[in-house]
Amino acid sequence: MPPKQAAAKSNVSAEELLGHYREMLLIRRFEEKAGQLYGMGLIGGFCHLYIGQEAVVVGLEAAAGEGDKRVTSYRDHGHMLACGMDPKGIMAELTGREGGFSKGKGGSMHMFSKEKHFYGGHGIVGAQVPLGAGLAFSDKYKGNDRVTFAYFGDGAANQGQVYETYNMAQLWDLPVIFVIENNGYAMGTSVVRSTKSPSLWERGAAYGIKGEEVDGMNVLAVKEAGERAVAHCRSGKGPYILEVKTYRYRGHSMSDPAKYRTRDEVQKMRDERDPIEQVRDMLLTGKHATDDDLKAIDKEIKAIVNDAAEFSKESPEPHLDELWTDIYATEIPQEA
Ligand SMILES: Cc1ncc(C[n+]2csc(CCOP(=O)(O)OP(=O)(O)O)c2C)c(N)n1
Ligand SMILES: [Mg+2]
Repeated sequence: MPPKQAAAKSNVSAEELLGHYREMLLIRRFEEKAGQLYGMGLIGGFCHLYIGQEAVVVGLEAAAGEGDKRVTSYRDHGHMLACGMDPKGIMAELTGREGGFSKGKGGSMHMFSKEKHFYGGHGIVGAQVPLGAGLAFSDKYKGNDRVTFAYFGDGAANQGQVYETYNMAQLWDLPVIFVIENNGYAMGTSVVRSTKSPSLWERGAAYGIKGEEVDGMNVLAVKEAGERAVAHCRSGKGPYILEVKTYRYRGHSMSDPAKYRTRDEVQKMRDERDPIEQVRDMLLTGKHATDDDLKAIDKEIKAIVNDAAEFSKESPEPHLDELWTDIYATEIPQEA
């Protein structure tokens, strides 16, 4: 939907819109900075940016409650920022430093926060899906009403383990929301080249799982669908599928020949559907904020990101002794 139409339909508060704006902008600016640091050789290994997909995770985090869990793939910086993990610790992990969330030993794809109930960060396509069902199983076993968000891509949606998980999750009524972030591509393969299914969420019907398709460029639509999914899971009705239609502006990872789509396709998406611009437009046309208010937020976000970048350069590299720590779990945590 063009931004103007979305603005006309919206009756949300200024506070809520400003919150979404701020959080999406933090992800965008953080990722841009990560891209720069990568270019400068300060980040090594794999690095997958989330630029363009910000509304997905910000909308769903707005629907989540205290103690809910999340697990995702390697395209994970946005998820970490949206659930409140410290940008400094994320950036320092990207640069492989001691102050990183995995003490500099995990990198972009392998960060965790028990405090924020963030369970990674996984490099094996689709592997986080059964892990998500396992997290939901633990909550059901404990008898609380927490839900788990298990995020995966359109490419991962063709993995066999996803369907084994659907079956068990529905069989055991597990409180897990399967979030398919359909950004149209799995590396260089467009979704129309990898499947003839017109929609990915409808595959859940084979297992009796309810779900829906969501406009992933519109943070309000994502939040609303997230609330339906959360209510379904929390009331004990079992899993739910959200196929969130989104788009990534950057390459799959930092090395991407970009030959599988045209520049025009990317530009058109940026011009017409950008999630941050949509909210910006709602804020301005609804007179919830002035240009100056938004400039002040931009400045504040830039400072947070610059501080994170500074920290990620100043934090020391891990000591060599750290090679031999955190390899095996030596005790089983009682509370997850
Ligand atoms: C089991 C496995 N197979 C292949 C790969 C290589 N690989 C990494 S990302 C990726 C594409 C996944 O695309 P999608 O699920 O759509 O997620 P997106 O990158 O678009 O977020 C592939 C094939 C891998 N990491 N793991
Ligand atoms: Mg994809």
